[in-house]
Amino acid sequence: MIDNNYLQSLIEKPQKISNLKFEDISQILKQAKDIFNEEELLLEFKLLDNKEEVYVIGDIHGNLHSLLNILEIIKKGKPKIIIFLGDIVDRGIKQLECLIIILALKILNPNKVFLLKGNHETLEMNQYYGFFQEFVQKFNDKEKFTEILDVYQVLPFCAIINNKIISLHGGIPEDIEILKKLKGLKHEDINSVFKSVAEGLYQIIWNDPKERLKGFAESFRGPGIKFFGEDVFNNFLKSNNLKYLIRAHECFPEGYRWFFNNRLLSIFSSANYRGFYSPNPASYAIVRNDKIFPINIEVS
Ligand SMILES: [Mn+2]
Repeated sequence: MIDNNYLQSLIEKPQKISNLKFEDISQILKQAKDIFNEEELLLEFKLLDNKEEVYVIGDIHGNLHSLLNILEIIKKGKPKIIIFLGDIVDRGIKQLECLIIILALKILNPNKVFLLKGNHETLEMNQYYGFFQEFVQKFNDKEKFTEILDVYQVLPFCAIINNKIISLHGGIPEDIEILKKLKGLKHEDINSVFKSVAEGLYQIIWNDPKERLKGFAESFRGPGIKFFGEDVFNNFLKSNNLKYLIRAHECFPEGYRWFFNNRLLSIFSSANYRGFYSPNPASYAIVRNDKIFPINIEVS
């Protein structure tokens, strides 16, 4: 039986996760899915005073060591809200552990912990970068992976803090109206507007900022994916009455990186992502009093 005490014990002793039967994993996936299913695709948070904090966490990619370090920081800092920007699995060596820990945190703290969709919360990426194979090898059944996809399917795409700071996985889309289209919608409503938002949602989880670029440009990442320059970025923020963007999706050797005159912050929360010969610190962001404080951890 997966009760709250048991979920808490998984967070404290992640090695227990490797021994879980699929039936246990399945219960956790269903509980998490039911919670995400009730959330809106565009989350909105209000901090009540200048001391309350939101912690924003970037890509984890199966790096359990980095995730556990971040959980320690969360325990000490006691933020009001924690937002994971997606890309929890693929590439690292403890992918299932990272996903189950974050889903357990969500089930235990549904109004405090949030998970947004990244481009790796998709079947295509999991098949290409390892999570699908890890999962099928472990549970011996491709069909069971549909329960993972059912969770991905209902994840929200962006979160706005105090009407000023938007956080999402990749970047702004070409569709400047997308936030207005998404406002108030839940997953169950998406079919009615799918055609008008599909491209924008894809770009939200895939796009990247680029300094000295004007407008949008094709990305090397693939068809339909764009780089965006400072001009279109500022237009997007202005027309949506926003001041800042916090995103993840790219790993930089120095940890976090500011773009566009300190209006866009890029964070990445998996340390030494490309191995110890190409080190990077893990980074995250604290939002307090409508300001953004980026922090590097695990500096080697
Ligand atoms: Mn990504």
